[in-house]
Amino acid sequence: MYKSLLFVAAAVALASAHDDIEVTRAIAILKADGVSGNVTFTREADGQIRIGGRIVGMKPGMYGFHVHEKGDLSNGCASTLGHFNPNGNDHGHPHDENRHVGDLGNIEFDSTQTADLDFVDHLIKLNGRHNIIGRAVVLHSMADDYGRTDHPDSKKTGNAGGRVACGVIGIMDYTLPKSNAASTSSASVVVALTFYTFVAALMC
Ligand SMILES: [Cu+2]
Ligand SMILES: [Zn+2]
Repeated sequence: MYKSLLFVAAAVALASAHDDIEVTRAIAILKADGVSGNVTFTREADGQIRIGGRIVGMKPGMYGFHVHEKGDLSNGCASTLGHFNPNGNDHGHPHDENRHVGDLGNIEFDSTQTADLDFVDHLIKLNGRHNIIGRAVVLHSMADDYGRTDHPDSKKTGNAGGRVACGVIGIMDYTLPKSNAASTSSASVVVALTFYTFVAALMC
């Protein structure tokens, strides 16, 4: 009896430990010599992430745009390391099955040196294994070749050249766990069970 009560108490405590916040929107600020902008990542109803915002300062053309592994800017964009790749894949196009999670392809700057971003990605996430929070978004000096050329770097980086600007992806909006009330009552159950166990032990 004593042992089974303890087991129940432990199981209840364990179940309530799974509660976590859900990030619904993130933002990165890019600032470099002559290049600046904001990038937002918003969770859509279907779970995909919509990338929005505006970056200015690049000559008209396509430029590689990725989520890199770390949010460490201690050595500029270099210390963000490589493309965020938790599944050990090759570099690819955003629509490829075999791609890095961080492979967001290219963004296009127009004749006013402006890139207005508005597209969705199905692989990056704001929670869980593919979570990009705390990592960095990096804008490159050349177009990403999507891993489709013979260049030795094609399957690693898309041969997108140097790193022009980068920013750490931070939390903007989030929701508290739905089970907030439930975990409070779980805690009371644990206290009640512990008390009952104590009383039961005294009576034996
Ligand atoms: Cu990159
Ligand atoms: Zn990549």
